[in-house]
Amino acid sequence: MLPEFSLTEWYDISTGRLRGNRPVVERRLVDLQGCFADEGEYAALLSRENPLLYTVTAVDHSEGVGDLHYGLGVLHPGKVGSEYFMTKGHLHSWREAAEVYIGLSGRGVMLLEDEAAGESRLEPLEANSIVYVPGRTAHRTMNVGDKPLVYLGVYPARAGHDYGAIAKSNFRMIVVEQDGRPVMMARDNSL
Ligand code: PAN
Ligand code: ZN
Repeated sequence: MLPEFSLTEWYDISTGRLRGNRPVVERRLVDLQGCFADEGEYAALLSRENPLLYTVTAVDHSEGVGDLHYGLGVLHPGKVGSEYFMTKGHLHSWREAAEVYIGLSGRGVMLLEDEAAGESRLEPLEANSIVYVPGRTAHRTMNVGDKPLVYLGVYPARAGHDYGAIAKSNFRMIVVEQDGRPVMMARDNSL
């Protein structure tokens, strides 16, 4: 069956969201407990305000074996100490499930971490860039610019999101601003 709308027509460039009453996930600073390495800066900012970090408008067609889901993410600019605003990050519950991210506007980076080997990589995510996230790879997105970062993530419908494994171990690397640029460093040596 053909989808009920054309994605391009539904994409509202002024808000970075899909038009209509699509379900939107909103995550605020309070929802990212434990993600930022600098707990003091996190607590200090949270005591003053609880900003909206990002929204994801998910388009979930049916759950058929060959189906795809996609989420339009809008990640706002900002920092906690020297760490950029970021997504929670996750592995897919179905570990084999890969994902393609397509940058639409703004400037960001993606932190990828291989679950078994623990290897990490930082890849740019901005307009006209594409990031392939293989299966068994934890992924987290950061906004390193001063405008909202807008992107589309496309993944198998049955991928599912496993936040628990990451919440326990967290990513091994963090991304901080140094001399105006994003730099990846080991969490243990940081700050
Ligand atoms: C994306 C993410 C989105 C938000 O659609 O869900 O960037 O990040 P968190 O889910 O980690 O909060 C995706 O990777 N889906 O699989
Ligand atoms: Zn994902």
